[in-house]
Amino acid sequence: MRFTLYGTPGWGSVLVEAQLAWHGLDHEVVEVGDLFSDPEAQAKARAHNPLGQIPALVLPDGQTMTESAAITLHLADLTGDDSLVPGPAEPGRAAFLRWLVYCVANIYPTFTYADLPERFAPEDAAQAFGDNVKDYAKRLFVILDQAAGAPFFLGERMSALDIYVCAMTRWRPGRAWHADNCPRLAAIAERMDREPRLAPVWARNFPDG
Ligand SMILES: N[C@@H](CCC(=O)N[C@@H](CS)C(=O)NCC(=O)O)C(=O)O
Repeated sequence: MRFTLYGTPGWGSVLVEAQLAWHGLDHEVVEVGDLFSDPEAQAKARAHNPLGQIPALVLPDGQTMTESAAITLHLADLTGDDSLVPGPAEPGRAAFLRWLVYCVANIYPTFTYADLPERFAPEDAAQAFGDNVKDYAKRLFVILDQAAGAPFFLGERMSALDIYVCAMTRWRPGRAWHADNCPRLAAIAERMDREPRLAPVWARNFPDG
């Protein structure tokens, strides 16, 4: 009954690692490496995901899952534990699904497009394209901030959205920008940093604090 997570410290695999830890699921993390610069890392990721992206999670039955939101929902189903995913009868369910998909369908791709913009735009336009995507990401975070409650995204109830906020606010444009522009997200992130069940995961993935 062991899960194998393919990932790189601090990258998107942290979203799944945090949930495996939260649910107390037995798992191993296999480090893939730097997908932007290391062809071996890219080959390792492609062995589990044709897109060459992490996270990739091999389930105890041998199936591979990618897509962090799908994994989030599946782990809640498997464990029967609704602590990270409000159940169908809970009032927060609709908002949870809406903003979970918003994070992976809108915000996450801005990292894909701006991490290596030369993959998506001609060489002479890549820098400008990347900069535009980074500006767009800021707009997306502000919209997410306006939807956020306190002390957690859904209000009194913690959920996997708080894990997304905690991890994604560490990525570009980073925590200092969020403190100035997305105060609700910044507060959620700081609170989640201190969540004892997740502290070892944050420490392993973000050793610089
Ligand atoms: N929709 C995917 C996005 C995964 C993703 O973009 N992962 C990044 C790392 S944080 C990646 O593997 N990037 C390498 C690439 O796109 O080549 C999810 O939610 O899991």
